[in-house]
Amino acid sequence: MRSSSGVVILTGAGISAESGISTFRDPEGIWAKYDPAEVATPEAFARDRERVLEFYNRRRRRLRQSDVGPNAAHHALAELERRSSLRLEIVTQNIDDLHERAGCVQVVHMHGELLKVRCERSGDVMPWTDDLSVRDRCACCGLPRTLRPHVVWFGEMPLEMSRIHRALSTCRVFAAIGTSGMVTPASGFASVARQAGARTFELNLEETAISDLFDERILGPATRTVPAFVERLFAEAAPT
Ligand code: BV8
Repeated sequence: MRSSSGVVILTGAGISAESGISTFRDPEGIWAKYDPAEVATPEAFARDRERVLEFYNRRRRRLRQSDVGPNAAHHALAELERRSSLRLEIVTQNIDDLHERAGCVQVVHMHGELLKVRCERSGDVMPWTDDLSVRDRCACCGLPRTLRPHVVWFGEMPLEMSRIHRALSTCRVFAAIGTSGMVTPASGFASVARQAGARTFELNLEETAISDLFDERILGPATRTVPAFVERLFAEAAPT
């Protein structure tokens, strides 16, 4: 039986909301302005490459604006990673780089990363901070129309699922921060952790579709609830 000493933190768009990054399902969210079937599926990309590229170019430009940066919640998780002796896995559904900009070193981007592109021909992944157009050529094949956002679309398999399941099946604390729990497989992670005997916490502004899966719900903005939750984890882990 593997030791269950780990902490798994799952983050969603809500942790980046106070940094000025739009969430998806809030009334003013991304899916209120765009139909995911038109901009976030492989079929949409095959149908209208430029429209999908523009959808991600707009979000990449927003992420790189000077008023967007990590907030107190991102910094608290970076502190948890730095200071704790706990085996910590931060899994994010977000494609922004705010966890990394707060100082997190090990982040599992299960839905990919906005600041990376992938060659559909070679599979090579490379950093990309500017707009991506159909005329751009990949460094590997030197061809146009081979590059796509390194992002997991609906109907595609999320990344690093075996690593995530290993962490969930041996953790003793699981916390979901700022996610509506509307998207699988992430919405099922709390159940997997609970079956492994973990205590489960939901940190959100409000109750969600998956709130019943959690032992404790901590309501409030992430910039207030996450620092307090991290302090609680430190206090609990401190030698008595
Ligand atoms: C898969 C990346 C299988 C791109 C995203 C029917 C038809 C087709 C598909 C399905 C279907 N039924 C189920 C599916 C599967 C589908 C799915 O779940 N669809 C749902 C919508 C019904 N899932 C998939 O397709 C996944 N893949 O299942 O593969 C497979 C198996 C074998 C082989 C191949 C494939 C892939 C899902 C990934 C899709 N990509 N994003 C991009 O970003 O553009 S998903 C999208 O939703 C987002 O990216 C985000 O990652 C995800 C979840 O959103 P949240 O992060 O939760 O954000 P949301 O706005 O919803 O909520 C924000 C929350 O924060 C709220 O609760 C709010 O209260 C809170 N909040 C706000 N402010 C604050 C706050 N909390 C605290 N403080 C604050 N200040």
